[in-house]
Amino acid sequence: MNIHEKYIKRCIELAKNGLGTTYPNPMVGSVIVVDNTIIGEGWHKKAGEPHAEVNAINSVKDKLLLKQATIYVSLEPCSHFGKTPPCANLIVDNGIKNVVIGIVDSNSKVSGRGVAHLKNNGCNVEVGVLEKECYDLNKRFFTFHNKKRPFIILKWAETKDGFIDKIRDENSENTPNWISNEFSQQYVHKMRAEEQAILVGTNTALNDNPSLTVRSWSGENPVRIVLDRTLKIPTSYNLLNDGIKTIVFSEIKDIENTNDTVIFERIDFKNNVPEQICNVLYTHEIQSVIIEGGKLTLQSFIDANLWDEAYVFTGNVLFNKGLNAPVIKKSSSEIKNIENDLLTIYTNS
Ligand code: AOF
Ligand code: ZN
Repeated sequence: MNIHEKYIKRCIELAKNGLGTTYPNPMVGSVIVVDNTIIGEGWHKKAGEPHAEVNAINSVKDKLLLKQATIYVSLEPCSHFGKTPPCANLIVDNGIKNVVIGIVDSNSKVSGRGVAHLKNNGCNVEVGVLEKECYDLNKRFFTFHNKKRPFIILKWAETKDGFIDKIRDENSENTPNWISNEFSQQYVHKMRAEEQAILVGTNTALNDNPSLTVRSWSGENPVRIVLDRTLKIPTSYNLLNDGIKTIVFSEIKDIENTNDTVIFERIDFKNNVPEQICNVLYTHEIQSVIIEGGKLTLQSFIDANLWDEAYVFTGNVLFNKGLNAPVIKKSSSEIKNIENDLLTIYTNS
């Protein structure tokens, strides 16, 4: 690891102090170095509050040292007047001559203009140090700005023999058939607390009457999203009745809605449903979503190649027959044990 990488790594560590509080902004860290010694550090804490570079510069006791300093930032310094003034100007105004940047900002308000401002004002600028690590740190933010859609995580549980559910008929009980163990379920609640939204199809909503909340983990509940083409889900069901925000996708026009925690969005269910959903979620500024089932909904996102990661829990049970689990294109994967369940995490490449 060279010197630049060492300090950008420190920026990434600092940035992570903002985990969970910076939305819709990214997590960003910054360090200021003179003669291989750190003289200032900062990170972005919360949208509307100062950016990482501002906090780093403010933390330097002897401001005269800034003229010989190198500033490291995990993300390109901004060039726009947003909720706060531009960091690129602040760097120039403080006489900092050397700037090392992890990755260019994808936000169309910045995207290279910060680097251009620094260079036009005589700074030496190096871009792309630990670029992949800096991307991964804010993968939701980058996916949202680059692809104009949320970061999409598929999640399901399947039996050892590859089934996602039992076959249900009219006589089936309307209860979930548990496949994964209680530790996996807790893990899912943690995932829900870390993402902004969670989506299920009509059958899952009708069969399981789920809450999709984070009961076994602390943190905020995600926005729930449900597909309900012809509005079959009873208004007494949890998703429509518990006072937590839900977005309902249907094809019904002019819905009379008196519930202010439920938002109706109309799409055409005949084709490109995942694409239309992504477009609507982008307008709601939702940067990440977990798709929790059922099979048809998961498969539609897989077929449209609209997914970034898939979390597949394999429970230690056999159904012998049932509904086959979705089929995913083999991609890079990581495996974890959760007691006697197996969690395989696929990354779409
Ligand atoms: C930086 N340093 O620490 C962060 C940056 O509304 P504002 O003024 O807070 O600007 C938000 C945008 O600024 C955000 O979308 C992203 O492009 C950039 N975030 N930039 O120079 C930081 N958090
Ligand atoms: Zn900034």
